[in-house]
Amino acid sequence: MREKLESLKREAEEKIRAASDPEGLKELRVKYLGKKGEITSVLRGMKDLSPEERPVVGALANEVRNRLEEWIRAKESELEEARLQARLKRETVDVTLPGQPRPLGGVHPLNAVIEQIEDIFVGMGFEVAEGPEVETDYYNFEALNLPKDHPARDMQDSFYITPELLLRTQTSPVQVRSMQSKEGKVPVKIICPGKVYRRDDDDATHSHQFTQVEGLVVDRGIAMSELHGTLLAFAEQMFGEKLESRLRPSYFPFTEPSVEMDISCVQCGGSGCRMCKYSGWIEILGAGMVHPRVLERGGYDSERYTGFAFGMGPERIALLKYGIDDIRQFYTNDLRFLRQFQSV
Ligand code: 2U9
Repeated sequence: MREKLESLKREAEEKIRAASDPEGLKELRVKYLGKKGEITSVLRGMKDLSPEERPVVGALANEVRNRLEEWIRAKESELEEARLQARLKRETVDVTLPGQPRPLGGVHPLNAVIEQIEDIFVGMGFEVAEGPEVETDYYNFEALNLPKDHPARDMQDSFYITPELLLRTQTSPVQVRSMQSKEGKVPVKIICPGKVYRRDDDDATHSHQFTQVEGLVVDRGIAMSELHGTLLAFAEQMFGEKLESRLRPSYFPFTEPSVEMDISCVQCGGSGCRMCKYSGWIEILGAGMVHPRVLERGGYDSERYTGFAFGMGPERIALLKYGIDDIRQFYTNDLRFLRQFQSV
């Protein structure tokens, strides 16, 4: 039995030394030290030994078992360490390698213009108001002095969702909602930027979806001079200090009187060129004194309060400012076009 134990010890030592992975080592542990392992089966034969031999063989068996246990543990930590080192080597990140540059986006020219318009008006004490793009017939038309049979409704062929719901054709309904929520308090001094929709065939100067910035001021004693002064201050900040301006009479159902504002041509300064169709003037926005009926719909007594309103198309402002000749450039996402505005 002693020899058997000695040979088991030698054999196990060899195999433990040769083990190359923790799984193989586990198998060896079961094979030699497990409940049904080789040492246990040797110990089971102890009952046939003489009483003198029994303690000696018992001590040897214990020693062999302890030894094997020791070697297996040592080998275990050796293999674990090797596995860890291999993993560390595999997962090493070289922080000195150059990074992969990511292309940098820019603000879309149309958004840049809208933000600039907002900044200018916020600088004059206006607040920015927003509202739903799906509107009721009431807020989009009725409250703005465009009753169902009004011929001006033909001017704006609309996208109807139901007979009472449509995609807003202008951002004016936001102003009606703002007036109503102020419950008659003054001043109202807001601008409303946003997307609007009209049934139109797309071409270089028309789009079925475009943007607007409209504005509204309501207070006591607001006159046409406030309108002109405010809009001239806007034009000078947008297009430069050295410009002439003029107001021409116009018509909008929601304002009376109504005007359109021209500035001296941004391209030729007024001497006449292709951009201004040789007139020297460029139209930049529409405006007017808020119609008394619209003030009343907004909850304001038109005998005590007056107001002015205006509307402009950021696409048009951007076309003029950057000399772009086709409005579709804003919506087709041609990177060759957009990259020219990365610093704007
Ligand atoms: C309320 C009362 C009055 C908004 C106004 C215009 C004149 C105007 C067009 C310019 C080019 C729209 O983008 S465009 O197609 N708009 O000329 N808009 S006055 O008047 C209002 C708005 C709200 C309660």
